[in-house]
Amino acid sequence: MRTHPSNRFIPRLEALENRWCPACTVSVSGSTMWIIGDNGANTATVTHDGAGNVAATCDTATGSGSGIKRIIVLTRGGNDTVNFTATGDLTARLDLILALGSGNDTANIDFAPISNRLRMFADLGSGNDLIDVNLDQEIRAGARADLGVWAATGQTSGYSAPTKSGPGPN
Ligand SMILES: [Ca+2]
Repeated sequence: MRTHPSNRFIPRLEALENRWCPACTVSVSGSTMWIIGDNGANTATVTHDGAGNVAATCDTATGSGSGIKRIIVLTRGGNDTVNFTATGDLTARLDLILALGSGNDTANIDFAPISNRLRMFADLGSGNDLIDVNLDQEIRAGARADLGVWAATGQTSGYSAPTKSGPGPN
């Protein structure tokens, strides 16, 4: 019986850093969409139809889902840009959670009318960041929007959230 000692499996440690290829990813798990960037400059674009149908791109990654109630955007380091647009009346509950990490980040958040419960939390991280939240359409009777924005070191500017509420003329 021959033996081939040179063919024995010899476990070796391989540094993860050498194999990890950074990239932005978009994934959906149940009613949650995750958009996770890397330490480079990422551009994430999220379109929500108001009813929970969501499509997203982040750099070259794409993903979509329906029945989405929570969107979590983690862009890590780098000068990142996040664009969120609700194209229709927000009739589905939504938690929108942004963590923009270090770097000089920009978030543009645009809502159509809101008819359900919106909660948005944005941790801008360090760096000179800009967040612009547009709530200039109607927040309908019975609906509610809660916004929380905070940051680490650096300057934060342009936080604008003009609102009007109450039943509309119709
Ligand atoms: Ca990034």
